[in-house]
Amino acid sequence: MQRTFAMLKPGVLQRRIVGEVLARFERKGLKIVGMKILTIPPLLAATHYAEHKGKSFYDGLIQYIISGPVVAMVIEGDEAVQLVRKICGPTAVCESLPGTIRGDFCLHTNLNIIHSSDSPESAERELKLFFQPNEIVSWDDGNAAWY
Ligand code: FUP
Repeated sequence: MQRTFAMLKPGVLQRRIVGEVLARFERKGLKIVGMKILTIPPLLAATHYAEHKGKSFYDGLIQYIISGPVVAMVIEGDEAVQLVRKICGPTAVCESLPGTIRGDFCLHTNLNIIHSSDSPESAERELKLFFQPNEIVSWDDGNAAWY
């Protein structure tokens, strides 16, 4: 059992497609165990995307991510980190196939609508940045035998 961090970027709320995107994870059988709407403070945005500092797209990325509220969430399931990445699709929009979130909803890589942790180590780091332990709610999965 693994937990991963995912975040719907500001365009998702603006476009009223939060439900459509969340439905992809629920349909798969993954468990949402934490979720909140927040406007990311600039310092948190810089910490979250520190690995990209200095890259050509960094300033635009930070501007976008702090431009409006995001939906941050904790998703739980077997191999959740890799599964959620697969459901999101690759970073570059030309590589993300139809059927993935990025493949279905995005036209531009810099507006690729969703973030998800790329490794268990990143997940641990990012979950701590965005969630307090008491904001993550474990629940018994009555459907576990069917997925
Ligand atoms: P990902 O883990 O798939 O979100 O990808 P990265 O961490 O490499 O990139 C983080 C964000 O930077 C992407 F979601 C969008 C932006 N980005 C660009 O705008 N251009 C690029 O060439 C690469 C990333």
